Amino acid sequence: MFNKPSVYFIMGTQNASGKNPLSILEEALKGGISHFQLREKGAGALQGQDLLEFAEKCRDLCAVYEVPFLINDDVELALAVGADGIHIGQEDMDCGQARTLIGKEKMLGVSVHSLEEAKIAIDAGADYLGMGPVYGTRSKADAKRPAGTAGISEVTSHFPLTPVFGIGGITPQNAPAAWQAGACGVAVISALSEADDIALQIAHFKNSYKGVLI
Ligand code: TZP
Ligand code: MG
Repeated sequence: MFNKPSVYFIMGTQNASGKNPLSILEEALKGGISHFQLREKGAGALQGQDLLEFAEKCRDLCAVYEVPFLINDDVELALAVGADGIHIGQEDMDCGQARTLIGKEKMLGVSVHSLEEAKIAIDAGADYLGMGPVYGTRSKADAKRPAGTAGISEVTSHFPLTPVFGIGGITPQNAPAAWQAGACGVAVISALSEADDIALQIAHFKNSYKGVLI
């Protein structure tokens, strides 16, 4: 489920920049992403029935490629569409409560920014952690300041069994620092959603792991 090097793709319709988001998702699935998270946010975000139907299409596409399908924040939607998991941030629902609502089988991912937050998330049953923003990002309006990879090193050395994904401004060029810090994967929006050749970009991400001394 969390093989290194994982390339975890995150997208909402707001990240499609005029293209068909489902075509972007399918290219990414064909290219070998490890996970997909639907993160529908901001002005013009799909809501209600439209969001439900879009989520169902994403779910069905991920199922064809046997890639886990997660939903950002929205436990109700995740349960309604039978998603494989949810991802929550520190400003969202308490992670213990999220675990209780989704049950033991679904995957729970939690965004953390410190060792303390990581410990709380792991104790509450997180299956993996997202840590960032590692670098500057244009994809999250309320992103914190770039934190580099020190936090990833700290968390992975204290909790070597918990998969940690670096997130925020990650590209194939700067990904080696995340691998070096012990990340099991990179979680990416724009470097994939805006790539001309998404499969090639995924290959570049995977190649960026080669030669990194862990
Ligand atoms: N959380 C921290 S940074 C970020 C999220 C959702 C956005 C990542 O997007 P990008 O385009 O890969 O920087
Ligand atoms: Mg959130």
